[in-house]
Amino acid sequence: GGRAEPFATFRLPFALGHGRKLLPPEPTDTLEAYRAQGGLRALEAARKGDLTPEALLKAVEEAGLLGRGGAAFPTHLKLRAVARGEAPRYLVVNGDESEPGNFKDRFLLEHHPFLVLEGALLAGFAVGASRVYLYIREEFQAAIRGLKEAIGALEEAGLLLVPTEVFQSGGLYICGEETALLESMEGRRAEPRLKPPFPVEKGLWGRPTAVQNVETLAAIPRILEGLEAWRREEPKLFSISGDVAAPGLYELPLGTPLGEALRRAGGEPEGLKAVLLGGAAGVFTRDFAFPLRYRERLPLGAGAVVAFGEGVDLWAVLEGLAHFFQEESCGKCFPCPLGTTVQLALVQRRVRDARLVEDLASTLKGSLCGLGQSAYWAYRSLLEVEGAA
Ligand code: L3W
Ligand code: SF4
Repeated sequence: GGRAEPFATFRLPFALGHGRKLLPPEPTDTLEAYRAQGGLRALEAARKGDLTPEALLKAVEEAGLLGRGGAAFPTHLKLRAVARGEAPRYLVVNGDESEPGNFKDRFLLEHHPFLVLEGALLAGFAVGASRVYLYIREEFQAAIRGLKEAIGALEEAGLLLVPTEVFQSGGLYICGEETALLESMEGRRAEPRLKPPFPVEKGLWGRPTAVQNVETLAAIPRILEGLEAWRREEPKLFSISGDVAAPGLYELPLGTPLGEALRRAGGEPEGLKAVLLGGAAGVFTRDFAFPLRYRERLPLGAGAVVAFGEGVDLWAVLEGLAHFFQEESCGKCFPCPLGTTVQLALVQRRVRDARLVEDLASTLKGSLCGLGQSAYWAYRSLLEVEGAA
């Protein structure tokens, strides 16, 4: 009590939590429940011709929606690029959430399948997709079952504007990299392709394809219902875990200071050694005033916030991350398997030489995909956190 309530103005439809911890008791996992919360209006408008692809794209542009998978690429640019391409075009939902510390997409898929599907169908409609694919991490079996049921219910209701199917992921971290994902859908090893060409030009089967994160697509019905509310206070899901009293998923306005996000989850920033922001492809920080928004000094990634209290050995945490990268490196390019192997050896020896880490960084920067390119961020940031302490 006593603290100002900065989230009171959240008035979006399908409010996911108003800054409180999200719990599943009010899921929208039946068509009726979703409709009762205001869902399906945009999809029905699209079916009737009251919502055009252009109006939809314009709303997404005016919302300033940035991709929620970590790279924050403007969604309208991606969708428009695909819409301009030659048919057949595809829309792929990237539901291969595997970034350590993140559990937002799983939550949406399991508890709000109609919200995700409405967003995917609207995006598919906007780009003129001939098919929508949901690429779902194989461990998310409950989500896969729920999505299949939801697709059936939408079809029965005459609302499946685009034929939609579920595709089970290949089961590796790298499968979430969009081009590795496409390779695996085409039946090959999940190895990233060289970009450009970007998938918007040559994606699935060489056709124009929009690959979008689950949370990005789930934003679309909400934007169409309440563009003004969205622009006033843009919601983002944060997976908050570790040494906080109430770990869980929180929807907070972008720009919320890191310390405030931690307090929301029952954490005491002052008592923490550091926070890992973004996940394995993220950074350690003690900057609790840092505003959680895109294109700032620190990467948000997909929105993981992992708190480490005084008792935690951060080097042991880093060693776990270094192991993770070394194991998940797919081996297609040269700098990444080399760099992640060297990194693991350095971290195991607790090497605190910033110049060596810069050498490592310059090698890894030459990697083919985001896995290698971001593999050293945590290491470098830990030295910074220690240096500042
Ligand atoms: C058309 C252009 N499209 C870029 C598209 C591109 C892709 C998106 C972002 O992710 C992040 C990393 C970590 N014309 C385009 C264009 N695009 N230029 O925009 O592309 P890009 O290449 O910047 O990034 P990326 O490789 O897609 C890298 C994060 O991903 N990460 C892991 C995330 C894990 C999860 C999860 O488990 N849910 O998200 C690891 O690196 O933050 O910044 O669609 O085609 N000129
Ligand atoms: Fe594979 Fe790593 Fe190269 Fe990405 S950076 S293509 S994961 S070896």
